[in-house]
Amino acid sequence: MAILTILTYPDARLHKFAAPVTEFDADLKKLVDDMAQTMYAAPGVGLAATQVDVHKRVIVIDTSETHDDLVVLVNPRILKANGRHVYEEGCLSVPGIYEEVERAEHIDFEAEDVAGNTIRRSATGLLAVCVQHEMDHLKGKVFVEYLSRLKQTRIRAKFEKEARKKAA
Ligand code: GNR
Ligand code: NI
Repeated sequence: MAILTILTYPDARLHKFAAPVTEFDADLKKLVDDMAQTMYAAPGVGLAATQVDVHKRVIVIDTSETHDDLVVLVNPRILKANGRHVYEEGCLSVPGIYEEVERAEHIDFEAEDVAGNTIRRSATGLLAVCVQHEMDHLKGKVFVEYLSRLKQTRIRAKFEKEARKKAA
């Protein structure tokens, strides 16, 4: 297993569109294992392959307090979305920024697991937020894009300044 490097906003690679997984092979298993280890080490409650510069439709999530309930979603799709709910979100690719985002409150979703078996689940609360947040990453969308232009400009400036400091 390996801890992978997480891309930081604003990095153009965070806006790439992920391709469906077609082979449920040893390479996929290794990617999922590495992503899970990276998520737990960060620590975070979810990670999309996009964030580790792999542009395939793969997500890992663990919203349990005991870190023993790993959910692997390959080629996820939302079947039904109901209600609206505001939650204060963070993102491992935008460290230190926490802002309220409104999303569906309840979702029914389907995906393949790492072996290619189809799983279907419902979610509310943090898991529902997380599935939607991670699925956004797979289409190249970062949660700050839901914020006002002013906030986005400020966040971008902060991270560009930090990147310049690191490079200097
Ligand atoms: O660790 C994470 N916490 C979190 C908190 C509220 C809403 C969404 C998230 S996802 C985030 C990990 C991450 O960036 N996943 O893409
Ligand atoms: Ni994120």
